Amino acid sequence: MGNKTLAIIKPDAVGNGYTGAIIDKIIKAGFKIKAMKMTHLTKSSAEGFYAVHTERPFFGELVEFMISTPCIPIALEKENAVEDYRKLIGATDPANAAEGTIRKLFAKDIQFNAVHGSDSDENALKEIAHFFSTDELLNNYSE
Ligand code: IDP
Ligand code: MG
Repeated sequence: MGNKTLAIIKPDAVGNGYTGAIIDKIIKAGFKIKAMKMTHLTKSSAEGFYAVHTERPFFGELVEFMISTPCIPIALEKENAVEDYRKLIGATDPANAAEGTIRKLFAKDIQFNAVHGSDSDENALKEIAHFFSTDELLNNYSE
């Protein structure tokens, strides 16, 4: 069981002013922030990140959405991170997301759904590396 996952606060949620509320829920759920940045994705970065979805009918509009305005990738750490974070965000379509989940609270529809979450430990590591170099990750901080 891995202990890392990649979250993204997507352009819709950043633009709607939900960044603070979403980060608060993530921290209160026990995740530690290892790295975070606000960035305006290039087309090639967004296409690379979502390469697994290239053949899906919504790929073009997904990429356009992700490059529309800035987003906030966040590397997270917690025991069982991938599964616990996906539980915290809820189903892809907010109409199917459980009460109290981030997507239920902050997402509009299946496309503009507020946040990303890695779907496996293997992809979590790849996705973290897509946005952050090793020396950008918080390690063993002590007072
Ligand atoms: P996930 O984000 O819950 O893992 P995926 O199936 O991996 O969902 O899809 C990636 C992203 O593509 C979704 O978060 C959403 O923004 C978008 N997306 C998924 N399905 C649709 C759709 O049917 N229409 C438009 N956009 C979609
Ligand atoms: Mg996915």
